[in-house]
Amino acid sequence: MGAWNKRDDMLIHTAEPFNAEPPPAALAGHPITPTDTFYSRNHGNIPRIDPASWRLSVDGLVERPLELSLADLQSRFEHHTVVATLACAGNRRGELMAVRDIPGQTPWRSAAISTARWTGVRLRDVLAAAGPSGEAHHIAFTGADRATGIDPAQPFGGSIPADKATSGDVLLAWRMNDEPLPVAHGAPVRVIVPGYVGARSVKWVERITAQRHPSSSYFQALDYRVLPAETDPGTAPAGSGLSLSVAALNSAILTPSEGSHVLVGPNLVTGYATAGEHRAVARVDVSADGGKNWRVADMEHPPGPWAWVLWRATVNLPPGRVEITARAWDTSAATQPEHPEPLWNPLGYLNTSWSNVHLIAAL
Ligand SMILES: Nc1nc2c(c(=O)[nH]1)N[C@H]1C(S)=C(S)[C@@H](COP(=O)(O)O)O[C@H]1N2
Ligand SMILES: [Mo]
Repeated sequence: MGAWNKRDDMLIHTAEPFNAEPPPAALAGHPITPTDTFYSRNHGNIPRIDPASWRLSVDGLVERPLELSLADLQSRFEHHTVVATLACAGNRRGELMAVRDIPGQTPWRSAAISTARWTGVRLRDVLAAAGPSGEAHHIAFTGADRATGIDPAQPFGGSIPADKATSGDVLLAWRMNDEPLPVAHGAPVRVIVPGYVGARSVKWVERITAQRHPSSSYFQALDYRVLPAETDPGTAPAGSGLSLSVAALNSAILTPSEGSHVLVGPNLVTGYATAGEHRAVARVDVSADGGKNWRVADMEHPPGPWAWVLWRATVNLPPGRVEITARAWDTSAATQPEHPEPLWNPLGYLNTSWSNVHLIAAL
């Protein structure tokens, strides 16, 4: 067992803050990711919070501000379970960094994405108890951790539109995969915002604020934004570029592993695909000749409406060096762009280009 109860073969990008992703092959074959394999993304220390003294305040534009203990949360509201995929908006950033460097950002490969069963209470029910005003267009979350390397120092935070917050899909969760939520994943309680970039699923949540405008947290106002390619993120004013909210259409190959030696002839290729909110993965295509010819993959039934689709296809490989490519389509008939180059952006978010692995096939 490695750091923070993760498997030994995690790729640890940084030990502090702890940023780690599993080998892609470890995600394959598990519609629900085992907790020891689930990626971990942190901007600061991982706080250890005593569940008995933890309190959640619900404040801002509400009629009745609340201060809830864990026991209050668990006894006053109905429990609910959602299977949801979390994906970091920086997933697959490494391929963007190969186009042009992105200093100071984590070079995620394709496994900063995982799926779990989350149990808690609906944010909608907690908000209803506080009575938000009609002016509360955004619901902001504040965590208990201190992000490192940003000025001024501040906790991690972010917000979602009130419509999403009251949709019934968003959870305040204390269980993950039918066990207590691990410290590294936000214990005692984290937010789960299915269908949104992982950054909005705030861990160690301590405060929920109903407000007129999106969160002024660094992580909402300056980070997690797609800036125009020529913008300098160091001097861009708050609110520059496009704020990330809903997750993107994306896919990646999980097996065979990059660089592996395989046998000539039929080979099984597996991977995942995700679609944005209000859309579903409609089809995944796999090519063994750089996209000239495609084969339609078989898709597994996802473990829930907010979960990824795992897929598989058998391709026939000639001898020599081969490149396997995958691309997904969604129910609006949109598909992924071919190359990362035109997607390059200064903070390196949302690389949704075709996924490739390179193999050597021999008899
Ligand atoms: N408090 C807090 N919440 C956080 C973060 C963080 O650093 N601090 N990271 C966010 C980001 S960017 C992602 S992608 C997800 C990762 O969740 P995980 O570590 O459980 O995989 O948590 C989000 N919630
Ligand atoms: Mo993230």
